[in-house]
Amino acid sequence: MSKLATIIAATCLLLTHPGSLLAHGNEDHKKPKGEKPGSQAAQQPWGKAGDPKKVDRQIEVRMSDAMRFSPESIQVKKGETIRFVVHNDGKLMHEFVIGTEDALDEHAAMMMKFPDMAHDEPYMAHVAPGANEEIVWRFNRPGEFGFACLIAGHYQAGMKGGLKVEGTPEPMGAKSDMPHKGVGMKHSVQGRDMTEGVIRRIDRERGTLMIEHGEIPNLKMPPMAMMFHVDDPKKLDKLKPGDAILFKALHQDNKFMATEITNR
Ligand SMILES: [Cu+2]
Repeated sequence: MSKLATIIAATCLLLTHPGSLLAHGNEDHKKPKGEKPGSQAAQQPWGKAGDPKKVDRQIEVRMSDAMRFSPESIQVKKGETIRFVVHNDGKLMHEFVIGTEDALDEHAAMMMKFPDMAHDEPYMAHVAPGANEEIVWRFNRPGEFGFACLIAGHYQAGMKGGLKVEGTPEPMGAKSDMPHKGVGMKHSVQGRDMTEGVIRRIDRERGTLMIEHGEIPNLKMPPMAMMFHVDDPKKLDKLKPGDAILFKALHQDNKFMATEITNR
């Protein structure tokens, strides 16, 4: 615990995570090919995951320990698919997360409350010091959005920028934005502190699961995709990516735990 306190004092968390794409993680985070159930392609108010083969334009983004992005604001046109090449010029971990101001605020608040959260979304790049990462995002909705580093303390220090998508909105009838909602993800089961989720990935060695989860009432957490530990890796034997599950989410010893996992 004192170790964690030290890390928090340094404002940037360098945590251990499974070797897969993880925001707020520090290890090897190359995107695994293939295994992508759930709503990786979900429409967000700020766009959706883009096809890397249909990129219109590349934008280089640089991040520094001065808690600033360069450029500080980005303009794109509705319909553009952008490859963001995100460079970390600092000595701390940084990340580039796209969203609405509300979504970024909400997520940043969660990161302050639970600095050990590990996320996985196609609109975020988590970049180790000296490294660079790429994301491909399609901006199919016009509007004023933003980007930010949500690592605890960084957002609060002003590590954010503006992102404007120029264009006219879709005609009425095409409005089906479902921010922060996974595929088929409804509210958690009332009264039992149980949460619905869909498994995206499993790391059987580490005993961790990447779960796209519904609202977690007992942790007051909105729906999102994040990593959970299990107390016994044997409990992962019967589970596989794509499984729809019901589980109890707990936050213990600075870790998120998934217990009482059943298929639904
Ligand atoms: Cu940062």
